[in-house]
Amino acid sequence: MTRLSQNTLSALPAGVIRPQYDRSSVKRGVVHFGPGAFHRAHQAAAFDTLLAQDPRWGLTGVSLNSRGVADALNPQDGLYTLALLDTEVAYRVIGSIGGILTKDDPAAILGALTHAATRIVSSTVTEKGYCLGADGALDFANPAIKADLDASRSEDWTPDSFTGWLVRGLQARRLAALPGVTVLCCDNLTDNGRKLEAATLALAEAIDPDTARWIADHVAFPNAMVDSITPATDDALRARIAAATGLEDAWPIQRERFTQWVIEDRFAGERPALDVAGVTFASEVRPFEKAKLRLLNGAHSSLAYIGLGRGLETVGEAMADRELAAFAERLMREDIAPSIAPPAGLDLGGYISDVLARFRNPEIRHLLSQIAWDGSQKLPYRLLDTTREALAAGCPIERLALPIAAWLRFLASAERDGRTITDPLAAPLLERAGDWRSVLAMREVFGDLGSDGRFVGAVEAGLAALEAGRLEPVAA
Ligand code: CS2
Repeated sequence: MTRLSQNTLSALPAGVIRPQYDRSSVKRGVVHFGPGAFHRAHQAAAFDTLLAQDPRWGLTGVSLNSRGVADALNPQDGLYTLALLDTEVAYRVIGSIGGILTKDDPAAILGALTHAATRIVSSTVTEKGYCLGADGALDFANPAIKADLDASRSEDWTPDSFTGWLVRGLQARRLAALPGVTVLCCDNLTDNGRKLEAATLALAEAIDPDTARWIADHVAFPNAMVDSITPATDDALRARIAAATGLEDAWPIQRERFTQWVIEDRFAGERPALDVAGVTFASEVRPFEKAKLRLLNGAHSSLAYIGLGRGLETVGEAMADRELAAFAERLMREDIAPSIAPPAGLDLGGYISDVLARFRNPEIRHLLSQIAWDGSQKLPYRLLDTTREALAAGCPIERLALPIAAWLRFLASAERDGRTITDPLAAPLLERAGDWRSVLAMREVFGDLGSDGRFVGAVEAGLAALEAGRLEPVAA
């Protein structure tokens, strides 16, 4: 079968949406770290829409951890197909990515960061990619950060971490007297822009204080909230795309039709007119972030760990389990929603109903095991902050502790069966998994919550409930 590429674009059937602009005149204004499924489903599609009006906002992808995306996309001239899953499925070929760089070519990464056309450096490197500690600050004990500190003693250094690359690129821009950039974090972290700003400044301060000062003056780090459910690519999707487009695509992407991207209006220099792609610019993003992270992602992780414990495989199956779906809904409405001051104009009750309907999208097969990745990195933002605030407000936390208990059971069962888990803390977690109290004592995950007797008691009650096959812990 012929492969998707610039030369074969014209062979696409009429119904497949394709770039509405001349790709050869696109300038690359954005360098994006982490061009995985979430980025390609969402932000790259928004830039693809913008390019039809303004050719200055093409993307260069940088994949630091693997060659997979580069091997898939570069032979396709950066093109890939996006399936929009709804009652009607639509197919759209995205042309905004010009090419993917990997760490095999550090000079090219530096070249992209220091290109005069580059105005935005964006990222979806997942929670763990920022090397932050439990307090949200840069973790100087992280091996990648230590490696960057060592390497930076030589003038022509090659970073390891994403934050290292930011410092390296910004240092080179300063020395070349180039303008600053906007650094746009698109990961599911509360206050993501500010956290990345503090981490970048801390690393720059340790490496080159002049660059730290320059960053403070010339670089903006807006907060941003990104939302679109993006199940991982599988063979079924590849086959579906081949049938719909008549072309082979090595790495197509699928997502729900719904998308939301809210960006804090805080740019260094010109702001791309992403409003044409439905992006909202707001003076304050935190309330949106909080609503999304705590309600959608908090419920997602709850469905994942509890659902996997009940032998379920997908979010759809978890929502078809009436007891579990009812639990998730009560958790959202009664335990999480009270912790959120909704952004002006957002009706939280309606938002929750919409999220639950999205979880039920019959076109989507979203694996619980995918959501279960990286629990140690996700749960603090998704459930533990809410729990901490509920405790401080004197509210009940029994339901909030249940998914945490389910995560502990998930760890214990992986350890018992000799399975590994995807988590940067997999080794210490599995080592402690046989004794749940010692997992709660891991400050890098739980902070001070792990030693709060009310929390420990609620988790214990949750474990007992799950053991008995119940989802509502009985009050002691
Ligand atoms: C999910 C998210 O994998 C996960 O942990 O909760 O990727 C979720 O689908 C997105 O944040 C939705 O915007």
